[in-house]
Amino acid sequence: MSVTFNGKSGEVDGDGWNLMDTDNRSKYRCRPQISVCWIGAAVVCLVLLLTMIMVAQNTSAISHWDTKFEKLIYEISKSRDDLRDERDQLKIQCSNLTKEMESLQSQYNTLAASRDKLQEDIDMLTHNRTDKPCNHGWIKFNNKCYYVSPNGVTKTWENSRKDCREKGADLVIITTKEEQDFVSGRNGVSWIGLHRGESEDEWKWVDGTGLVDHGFWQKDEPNNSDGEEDCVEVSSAAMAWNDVPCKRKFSWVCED
Ligand code: 2F8
Ligand code: CA
Repeated sequence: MSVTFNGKSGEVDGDGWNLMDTDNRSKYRCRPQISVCWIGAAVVCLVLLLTMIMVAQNTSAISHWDTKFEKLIYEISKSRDDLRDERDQLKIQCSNLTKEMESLQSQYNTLAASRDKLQEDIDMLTHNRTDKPCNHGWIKFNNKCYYVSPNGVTKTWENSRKDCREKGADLVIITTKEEQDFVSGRNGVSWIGLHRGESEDEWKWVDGTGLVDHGFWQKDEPNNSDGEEDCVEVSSAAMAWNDVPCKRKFSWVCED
């Protein structure tokens, strides 16, 4: 195509580059420092893009951890609530069991009282005791006669028993809680008619019968603490029995 540029005419080939003189051509040619600018701008853009991607990824990771953390807190709170419920249930069960135990204890006490009464009746029938009279100086309790040694006089178990036998009686045999309370409250520390049998854990009354039930021992007794505690005392302080060496000297209670 034929064109005129800067007062010059010529043929244009393609983009018209041939119309420019050498100066103009060098003026519009892409210079090296401009390319560096473009590359720099591209790198900055790339860095910016990468930074944005990383920030986006971090934000997504944080939100992911937030969700996990919230889930964990929810599960821990749920476990805590479950444990609280379980604890409350156990408290209720414990309270119910305590009530049941108290009721059983009360039933046991009633039954024990009936048993003691029956034992009294049996004793009365066995010994044909109808309003038994007691000798002078003896104490009557539940239709039985008891002798309590004088204040300040003490004897070994054997000598105490000898004194009772000389009075036509023997050391007291305790068969009921009532009788236990009656004898215990008497005279400081007193011998009763119970002694060790053939073996370490066998206890016999002076009439040869064995100890039935558990007896009325003090806590942690009998313990045979010095290895020869073969006789039994009852004290008004403890209101319960203890095994002690028979050679010790105490008050005593006889039963007719
Ligand atoms: O005197 C013997 C006596 O000594 C203590 O009681 C004061 C023992 N008690 C304990 O060991 C708790 C008795 O068992 C013992 O018979
Ligand atoms: Ca003892």
